[in-house]
Amino acid sequence: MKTLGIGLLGTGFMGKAHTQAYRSIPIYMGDINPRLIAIYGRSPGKTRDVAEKYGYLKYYTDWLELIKDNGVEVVDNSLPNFLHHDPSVSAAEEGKPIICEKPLARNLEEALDMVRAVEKAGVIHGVIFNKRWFPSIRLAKKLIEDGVIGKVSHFRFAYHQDWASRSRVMTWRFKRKLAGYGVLGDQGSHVIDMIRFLIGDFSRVLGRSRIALGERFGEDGAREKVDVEDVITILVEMENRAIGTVEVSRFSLGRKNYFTFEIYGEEGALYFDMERLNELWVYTRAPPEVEGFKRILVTEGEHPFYKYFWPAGHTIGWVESFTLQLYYFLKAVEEDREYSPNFRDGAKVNAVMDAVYESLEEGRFIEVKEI
Ligand code: SOE
Repeated sequence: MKTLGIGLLGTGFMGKAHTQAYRSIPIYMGDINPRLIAIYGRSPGKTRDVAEKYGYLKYYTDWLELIKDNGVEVVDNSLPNFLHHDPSVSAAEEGKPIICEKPLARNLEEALDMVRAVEKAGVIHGVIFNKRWFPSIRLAKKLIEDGVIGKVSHFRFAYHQDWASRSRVMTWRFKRKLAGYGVLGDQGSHVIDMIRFLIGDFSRVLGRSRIALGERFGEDGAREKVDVEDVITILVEMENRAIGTVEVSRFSLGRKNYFTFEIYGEEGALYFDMERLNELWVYTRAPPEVEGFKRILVTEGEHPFYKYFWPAGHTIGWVESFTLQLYYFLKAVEEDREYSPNFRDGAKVNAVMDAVYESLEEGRFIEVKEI
């Protein structure tokens, strides 16, 4: 089995999900063995503990030292948004393949700089958009590409969570300087990538946003100002003339990780809800007495990727999307071929988000920059 040395930047929520994925790759896929070489975190105590618990051989509190470690063959950047650019560029300069969490950058300019760095260095690069990797989403893509629902005419995408209404704590996610965007970057980037993946490129966008809670409490108990949105709605026009709406919020009480879409074509329709991620609802024309949406349980060996997992009906969960995407990234590294979604895809999402921000200021539709 081919082994590849992993250097993981980040000990948080995403560091945990990625580690779980790396550890399960040899069990599910069986032809690649990621070796957990080193992990980086800011705090020595926490990072040492996490390294021991997760099984990393070493830990660092300086990310550049991890990147330069000879045993690290692949760099995984699971740090907060304000630490996507510098470590990813350094990894490229060291000639190491780099996979970075979403959103790729805090704005388009920063994203393009990252694209230039990886392309100049000629390293394999990827951006984490894990939701692309659910078997149900791959089936949706196949059905659209095979023309099963005909030409897409319109759609509705929504991604609602409620954690920001349950806590008043200040974190980097509420600061534009650190996060780049509010909920648009955190959850909206997933939606924008998914629309690009399933339907195509964006032409124009018009957004409206709200900061639901203007002040939050910092670590020392002091009030701090929130300067990025908690809720955003966007009207979308696509290059292929489809139109749609997008709603994204972290302030929707009762909604935990509610990522959902409806896509309507000339011959049929699709419906997905991530809280039931093994299912895809499909409508195709039928005799009137049996017309209706059909629930497809996407767990057959014939369904995309399902062969790696369990017998039919023994469903998978959210973390398996990370297993799949990191596996395909490592395969791309092993075989020295391009990976998708890559930094260019990440930058295209930044282009859409920057256009949305411009439309918030200008109060009109803004064309998305081609890159
Ligand atoms: C928090 O809103 C969050 O963890 C996002 O940052 C992730 O990208 C998303 O997958 C789940 O929600």
